[in-house]
Amino acid sequence: MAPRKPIYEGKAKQLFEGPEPGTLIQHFKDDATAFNNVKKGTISGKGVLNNRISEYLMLRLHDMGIPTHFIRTLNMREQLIKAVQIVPLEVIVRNYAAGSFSKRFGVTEGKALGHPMIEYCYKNDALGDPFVTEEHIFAFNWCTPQEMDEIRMYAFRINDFLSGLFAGIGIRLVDFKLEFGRLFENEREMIILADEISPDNCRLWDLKSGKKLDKDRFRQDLGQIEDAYREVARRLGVLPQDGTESSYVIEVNAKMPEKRKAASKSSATKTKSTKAKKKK
Ligand code: ADP
Ligand code: AIR
Ligand code: ASP
Repeated sequence: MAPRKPIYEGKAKQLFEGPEPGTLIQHFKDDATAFNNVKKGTISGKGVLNNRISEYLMLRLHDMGIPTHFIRTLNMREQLIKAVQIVPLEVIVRNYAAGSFSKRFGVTEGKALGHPMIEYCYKNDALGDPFVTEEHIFAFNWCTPQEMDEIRMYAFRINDFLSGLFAGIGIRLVDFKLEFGRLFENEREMIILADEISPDNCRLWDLKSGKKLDKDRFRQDLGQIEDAYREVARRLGVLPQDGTESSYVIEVNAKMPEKRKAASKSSATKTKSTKAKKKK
């Protein structure tokens, strides 16, 4: 088999050229970084779990009408996605104070915010992903006001849906980060959800005990990091039965309901021309 063409290597994932035009393979690594690459490590098995968790959440979001880049799972660590032109923004939704928000405003972690709040950071590691407002976003042409409206609308809908989904499994969705991209299809351009949704980019606290079940365990050296990711996958009902690749693929295919199989097939065939993000 010919070697795959690498497109981009990030901190937690790698992108390879996909088998069909306009597609990419997203490979989930065990590498973990925090504070914009200042802290580095590995979380054993994280890539497998995030692949699984993100697949599940993207499919659920697709079912409720959010367009996403997910096409299908390929194996334990890889999924086929639609290549998009990433909007260079980290879209952060917060329900409770935590992390950089608590630090900036001196608010105790866990304090409920009056209503869900959106913040934007410019996706640029060299600059430390600075916070930006819509003024900056439009001035630098990172996206248009119309795209911004769509991104905000999707972000709030995703928050409503995921808050309920996680509450149903005893988890508080404290905050999370999303990325969106432009898909060029049928001479139209549309905004779709890209990247991943996993404990790497969500804060997830056990509802009863308040235990952190996300990357903050790595950021803050809290230990039991792998256990936390596994617990999220277990509660979502997507924990791989054993660690072998073949059992994983069989299980994923067997578990995917017919409706979703059809949906991922049709979204795969719909993709025509796309522009992939180039390495920075
Ligand atoms: P980082 O680039 O911040 O180190 P990752 O290690 O997660 O992040 O790398 C994944 C990269 O792939 C990110 O830069 C993300 O913006 C990009 N990406 C995610 N989904 C898509 C997609 N559908 N098309 C093109 N690029 C994508
Ligand atoms: N996040 C932001 N940049 C990268 C990531 N993963 C996520 C965090 C957290 C939310 O965005 O995982 O869920 C807010 O992060 P912070 O550090 O701004 O409080
Ligand atoms: N994702 C960023 C990093 O890798 C920020 C973070 O998660 O703390 O450093």
